[in-house]
Amino acid sequence: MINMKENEKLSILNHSCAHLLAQAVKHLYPQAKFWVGPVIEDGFYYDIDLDGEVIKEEDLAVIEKEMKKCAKDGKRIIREEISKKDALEKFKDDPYKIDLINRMDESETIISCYTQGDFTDLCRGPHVETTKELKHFKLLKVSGAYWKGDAKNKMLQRIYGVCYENEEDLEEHLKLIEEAKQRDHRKIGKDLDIFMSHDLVGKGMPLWLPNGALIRKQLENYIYEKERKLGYHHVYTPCVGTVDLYKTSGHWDHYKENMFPSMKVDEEEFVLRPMNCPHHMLVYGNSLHSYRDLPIRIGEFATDFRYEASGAVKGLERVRCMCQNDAHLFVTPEQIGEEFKKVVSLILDVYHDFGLENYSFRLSLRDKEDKEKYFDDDKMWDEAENKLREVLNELGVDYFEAVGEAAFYGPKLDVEVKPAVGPEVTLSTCQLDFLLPRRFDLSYIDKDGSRQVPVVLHRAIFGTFDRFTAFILEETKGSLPSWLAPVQVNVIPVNNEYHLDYASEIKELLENEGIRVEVDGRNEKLGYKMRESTIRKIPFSLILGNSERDNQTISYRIYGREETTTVSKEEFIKYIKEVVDTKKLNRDL
Ligand code: TSB
Ligand code: ZN
Repeated sequence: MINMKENEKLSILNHSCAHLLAQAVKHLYPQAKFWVGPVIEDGFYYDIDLDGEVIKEEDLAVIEKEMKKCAKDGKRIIREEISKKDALEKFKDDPYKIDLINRMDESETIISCYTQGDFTDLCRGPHVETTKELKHFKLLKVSGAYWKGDAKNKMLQRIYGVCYENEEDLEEHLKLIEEAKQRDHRKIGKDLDIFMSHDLVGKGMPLWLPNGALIRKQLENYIYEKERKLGYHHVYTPCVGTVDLYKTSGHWDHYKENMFPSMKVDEEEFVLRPMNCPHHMLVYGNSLHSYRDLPIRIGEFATDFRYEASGAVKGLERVRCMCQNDAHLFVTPEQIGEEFKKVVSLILDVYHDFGLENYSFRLSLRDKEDKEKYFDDDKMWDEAENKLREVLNELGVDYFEAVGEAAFYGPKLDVEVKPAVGPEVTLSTCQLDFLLPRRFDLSYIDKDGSRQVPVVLHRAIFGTFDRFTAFILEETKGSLPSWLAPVQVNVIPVNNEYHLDYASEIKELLENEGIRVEVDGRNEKLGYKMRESTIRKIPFSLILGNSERDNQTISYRIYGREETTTVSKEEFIKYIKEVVDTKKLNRDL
C-alpha cells in the first residue's frame, strides 16, 4: 500500500478530501464542530464533535453521497490569510479552533484558512485547486476518539476515509483492506474458536478457548525445550508484588502510568505486576554467585498486567493481561557480546522454524547529547552499543539504528512486525540493563575475589504468547502448521453406516501416536463435511470409504490442495508423525 503521507500528491488529495468530508458533515449535522483532520499512512480522518449525536457505519454512505454532491459543485478552494487576532475573532464560537489557534507558535502571526463554497476551515494547506478533483474516495469506518487522545476528555467521532486519483487505485486499496480484514487475527480467532472476550471479565482480557489453549501449550513446550537446551532455568513467581518491590526496581517512578492501581491487603500494598524483572532479580539474589556460574539465565512464562489505553487494546495483539516468554540473563560485562549473540541466534532460529520472513530488527541506541535521559557512563554505553552492532554484523542481519530510542538503562534490540491491520508492533526484544542489578544490590564474586555487579539482559523471544499467537494466525491466515494446529487430522467416513467403524479404528491408531484427531460422524454429505474441514483449516482431512476400508488404506487431502493421496495406514501414520515431529511448514508438505 502506498504511504499517503510520503506521497505529496496523494497527501494533498487526501487532506482536501478530509475538508470535503467536514463540509458534508456540516450540511448533514449543522451542530458539528471539527477538531483535526490529518492525512495518515492509509488515507485521512477527521475528528468531529456532534454534540451527543452518534454516527454509525450505515450513515457513512449518506455522508459519502453528500460529499459527492459538494464535490460536483466544483467550487474553487480559496486560501485566505488572516492575522491571529482576526482568526480568534472569526472562530470565536468554535472552542476547538480557538484551542488550535492558541497552540500555534508565536512566530505564526499569519493564519491561513481554506474556503470551499459554504465551508471554511482553519488549515495550513496546501489543497487541490477545486473540489472537482475529489472523485475517487471512500469513507471506511467511524470510531470514538478522545479529544487530544486523553480519556479524561470528551469522546469525539473519528471518520476514516481514503482518496485516490483514479478508480483503479481506489479499488486496489479497498481490495487490500478486505484482504487485511480476512487476515485479521480477531476474525480468525473468532472463526476458529481460538479466543473470546467478555465485558464481565474486562477490556483487553481475552479468554483462551480450548483451541487457543492447545496452540499456546505447543508454543510453550516448543520454546521451553529450546531454552532448556540453551541452559535456561525456569521458575514460577507470583503475578503480584508489593509497591515496595516496584519502588526498588524504579518501575513505580518510571512506569506507573502503565500499571494497574495498587490494592491493600492487611498491611501490604500490592500491584499486579507489569514486568517480571524484579522477581527474577530476587531469585538471582537468593544465592551467592561466582563468575564461574555466569551467565545465569532465569526464564518464566509469566503473567503480567499493564494498563493499555482502552482504544489501544486489540484482540490478542495488545492486551492488558499477557503472558511473556520472559527471561533475564545475568552476565559479566565481558559476556555481553556472546550472550547477546545467543539471543539473536535464538530469535533467528525460532523465526526460521515458523517460516517467518516479514520482520525487521531495530537497534535502539542512546542519544549521546541527551545527558538527562541516559545515565552518564559514556565508556559503558559505547562499549555495549559497539558490541551489539558487532554481533548483528557478524550474524549478517540487517537492522535500523534508532538513535535516542534506548531506555535510560541501556540499549536494546527489537524485532518489529506489521499486523494485518494497524501499525507495526514489537515481537521479540532483547534489552541490556546496567541499572536494575545495582538497584537490587546484586553481585558475583570475580576472579580476584572482588564483588562485582552483573549486567542483565531482558529478553522475550515470542514477546508474549498473546502477541505471537496473533501474529502467527495472521501470517498463516489461520492455516497453522500441523504441529501447532488444534486438530491435526479430521477423519471423514464417506458413509457412517459402512465406514464409521474403520474411521474410529484410524482415530484410535492416530491418537495412540499422539496425533490430535477427530472423527466427523455426523449424518451429513461428504462434500459438506469436507467443506467444513476446510473452513476449520484442519491440515489433514482423511476420506474413508469402501476402498480404504477393504484395502486398509487412507485417502487424505492436505488443506488448500486439490489432490487426494492414497497410502497404507502405516505409511500415513509414519508420514504425519514426521510432519508433526519435524514441525514441517505447510509450504513444505
Ligand atoms: C523482556 N522486562 C522486559 C522483559 O524482560 C519487558 O517487559 N519488555 S517489554 O516491555 O518490551 O515487553 C516484552 C514483550 O511483550 C514486548 O516485546 C512485546 O512483544 C510484548 N508486549 C508488550 N506489551 C504487550 C501487550 N500490551 N499485549 C501483548 N504483548 C505485549
Ligand atoms: Zn525484564
